Amino acid sequence: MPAFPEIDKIPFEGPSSKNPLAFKYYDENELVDGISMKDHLRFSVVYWHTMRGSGADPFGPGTALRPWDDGSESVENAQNRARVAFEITEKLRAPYYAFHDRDVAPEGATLVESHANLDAVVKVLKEEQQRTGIKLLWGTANLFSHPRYMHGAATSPNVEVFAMAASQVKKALEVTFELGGEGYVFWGGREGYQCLWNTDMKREQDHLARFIHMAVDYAKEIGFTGQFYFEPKPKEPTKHQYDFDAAACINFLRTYDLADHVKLNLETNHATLAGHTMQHEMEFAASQGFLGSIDANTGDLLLGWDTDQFPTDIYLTTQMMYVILKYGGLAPGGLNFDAKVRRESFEPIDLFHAHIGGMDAFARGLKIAAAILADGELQKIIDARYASWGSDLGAQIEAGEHGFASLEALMLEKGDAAPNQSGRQEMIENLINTYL
Ligand code: XLS
Ligand code: NI
Ligand code: NI
Repeated sequence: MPAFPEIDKIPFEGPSSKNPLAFKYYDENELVDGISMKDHLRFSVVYWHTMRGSGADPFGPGTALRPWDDGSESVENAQNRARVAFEITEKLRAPYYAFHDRDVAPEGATLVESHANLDAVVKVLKEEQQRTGIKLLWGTANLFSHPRYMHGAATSPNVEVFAMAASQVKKALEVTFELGGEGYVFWGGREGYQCLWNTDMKREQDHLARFIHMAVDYAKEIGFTGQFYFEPKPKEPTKHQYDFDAAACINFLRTYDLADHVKLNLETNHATLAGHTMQHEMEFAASQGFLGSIDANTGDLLLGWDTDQFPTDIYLTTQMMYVILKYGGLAPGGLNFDAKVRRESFEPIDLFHAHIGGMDAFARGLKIAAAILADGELQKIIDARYASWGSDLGAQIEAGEHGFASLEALMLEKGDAAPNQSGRQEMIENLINTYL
């Protein structure tokens, strides 16, 4: 029995359509620069919010109506839920999904039981992948909800908690591999600290690195060749997380010899929690060769926590798609909607409205960014701004043929630098608006 018998695959009806259950901009087959929107955007539906989000907040219980879910922690309920997840994802025309081990299957009383529960649900996930052609963008393990992880997982002061986390990730890697997953994410839910007085920071970071090395080694052992990702987030639930932002993560990966194996999974709301824009995080990561995948959501400027809202701001999606196109695309990463409907949007149909809006916003961002790049006006302005570096002097400095003494000799002779030119910020912002 389908959960949404009244809903068909969401059609593309174009911008003039008033049908809320139609795409206005996302036409999966439309070519942009010779590549279909589907292949550019690589949308993914997340299991944890879409299937497990209840709308609970620190002030009250869940509000979400999910008639297909009996609310139990039984394996059978988990299997039914998995079928509904694929129905939703297929009707949304999203080619990918992503999950944590504990979203899809209940944790058992022992590790043996937990592994068996996961296997029973993975069987259904596999059948549904084969039936629909939907693929797994990435898998991950939930190493933060169970009380044993109160002090962290790989950074726990309790060595057996580290060992439990390792066992959980071993299994999560196996099922990700079995399902043909294209990646595996580490988000350090509690890999940080609440209080520095009781924390051996150096030791915890060494342990986290050891843990990720074990994952890389085990992937090799079983033949999993998917991309590993590290997901930055500065705080929440801990006061400080070691994977604070792109810069901190890249430093960590380079310090611990993990840079060849792990890229970043950047999330918009985490960027803003860290005091950055998403464009900054993406540009920084991409310029350093670490742009991996995107958790597409947005925060609320007036709220200081991870609200994980669906992104609908065209300016934001334009900035994101601009960086993605500039650096040659996102594959094997994707645009993964790590986003949840509001507590007040409690009806099942709201899940469709939310994703349709996010997908349309990215389709527009893609077309606008492609137009900015094709037009070339912005690039001309940037090229002109750095034109002096095209001189002999610039080329020599960039080639390492100068030092302080030779530059001083040059400037002693010249007396002063050539005059500056305007940065033209306002003119450029006006130009960008002409493409929107
Ligand atoms: C939480 C994170 C989480 C990761 C996956 O804030 O965004 O959802 O993406 O563990
Ligand atoms: Ni995320
Ligand atoms: Ni988040």
